[in-house]
Amino acid sequence: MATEASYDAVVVGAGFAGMYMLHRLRRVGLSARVFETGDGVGGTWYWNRYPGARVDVPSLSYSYSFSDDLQQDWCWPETYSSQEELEKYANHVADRFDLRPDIQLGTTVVGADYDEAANRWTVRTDRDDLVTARFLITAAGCLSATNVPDFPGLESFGGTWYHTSRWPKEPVDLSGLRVGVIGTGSTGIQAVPVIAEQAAHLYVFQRTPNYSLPTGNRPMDPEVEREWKARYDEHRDLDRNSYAARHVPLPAHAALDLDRDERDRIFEEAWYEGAFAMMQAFKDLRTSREANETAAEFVRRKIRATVKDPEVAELLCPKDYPIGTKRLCLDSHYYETFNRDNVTLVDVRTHPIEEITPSGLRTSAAEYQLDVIVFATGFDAMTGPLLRMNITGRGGLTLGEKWEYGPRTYLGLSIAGFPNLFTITGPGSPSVLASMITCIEQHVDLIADTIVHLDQAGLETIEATTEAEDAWVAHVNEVADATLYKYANSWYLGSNIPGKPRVFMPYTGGFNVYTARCNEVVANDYEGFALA
Ligand code: N01
Repeated sequence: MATEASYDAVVVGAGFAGMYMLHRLRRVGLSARVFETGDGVGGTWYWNRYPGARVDVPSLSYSYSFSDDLQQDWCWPETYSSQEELEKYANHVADRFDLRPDIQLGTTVVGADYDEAANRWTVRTDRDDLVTARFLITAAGCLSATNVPDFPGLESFGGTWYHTSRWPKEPVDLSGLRVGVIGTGSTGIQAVPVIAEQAAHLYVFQRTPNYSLPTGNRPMDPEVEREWKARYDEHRDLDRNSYAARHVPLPAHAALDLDRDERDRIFEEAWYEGAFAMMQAFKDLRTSREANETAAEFVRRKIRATVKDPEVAELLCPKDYPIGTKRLCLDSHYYETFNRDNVTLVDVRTHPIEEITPSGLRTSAAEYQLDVIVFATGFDAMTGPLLRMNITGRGGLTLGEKWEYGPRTYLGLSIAGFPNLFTITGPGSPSVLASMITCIEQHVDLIADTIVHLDQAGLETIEATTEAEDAWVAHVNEVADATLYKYANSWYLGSNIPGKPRVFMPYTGGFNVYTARCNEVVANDYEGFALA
């Protein structure tokens, strides 16, 4: 039944951000309604149930820290959890903290308008709910607006197609079928080895090869778990004080200080350790193009040594951008998969996909007969989820108009002209460049504390000033420009979506630096915000 009601806050999304926001709002005595498109909680880990989906940050770190009982009680069976395990955890949190009564599932926010006279947000949903709230808090995730490229003929396809992020809940049996996977980002790279085991034949349509490292996932070592749990606070503090909200000690040595044999010995050890250890092997891999090239070449040599067909190996080798400047991928036997007889790599950079046909797909070079097409084609990242909400601020200005040339925020959290709107892990914050749950907790705590501050001071609204926003946008651009990220076309830059403004969206200055800046802003009486 449609709701007409008023709340202190409306929260959009019941993933890890929305759930913790609700919990914090309740703890400070505020009423809140959470709207969630999915039929379950968990956000990213509700939606991304494609074969092989797994997190790329160790679960002991990629988990809530706000409740010591929770982090002590929960046992992660593997070091890098699968989607199933993370969804189970999200559901446990929803039950444990009794969050469900305030979460409305299966409901998408389709509009949110700021009413200046009343100083309230009016929020509309696709189920005809019409609610008002003093605060609008978006917790819609950075990677939730799916991207299905506009290939001609998709509607004529006689088989079945899926986007990886909308994979069905019921098991999908691909055995005996001809399957095409379009896209070789983190998702495609995780899905391909699993699909290859089921399909009669798998065609992998690759536009840009990616660097991928072994995931390093293992069953949880009880000794490691005991040690973490005994010193959880210290581990959390180390994470919070690190560049990527995930503490990994950086060595003192630089790649270029060593000769090739010594460097390769260290890369080799890191390769077998798994995860992103290789990128932490030397202190200069993310800052020096020449040092970075030593790591890139090491990975290319691994690909050539693994993939038996030299032409296929060469096609899988990324050559035109530095390693780590597109999101680095982690895999379980991705490159080995191309040695299977039932797997074909198709180069759609040289011969682009021209159309989907009733019986498959046609590139500029050949036609492929397919029963199933899997779109592992990613997302309209960071801005997409916010723009799809149709938010209108002060004076009838829409967010789409405000962001015509790219996102503009203060701290990735607040937008001039949109009072009492908070964007958890919004563009301009570290978010996707850091361990997400740690970023979420920092934003949620800051928002909750800010609301308490407003109430204690008898204030009604908070809004970024245009000057502070301009300065922050300039700073975000300046720090991004000093990194190697600019050498790759990536979704960080919006370049995966035709027509999207090319602006580097996440903050590259480091989570620790960002947090210190937020603390300074608060200590200086919310410098850069107008409070009234
Ligand atoms: O999406 P992507 P994703 N024709 O945008 C290709 C997180 N994540 O879902 O590179 C042909 O990276 C596109 O080609 P190109 C993680 O942050 C984390 O894989 O644009 N191809 C690319 O190969 C990640 O970065 C985990 O040339 C087309 C692919 O589709 C983010 O989610 C796991 C095309 C899209 O790759 C997104 O990853 C999974 C076209 N028209 C995801 N359009 C873990 O935690 C797009 N492509 C491990």
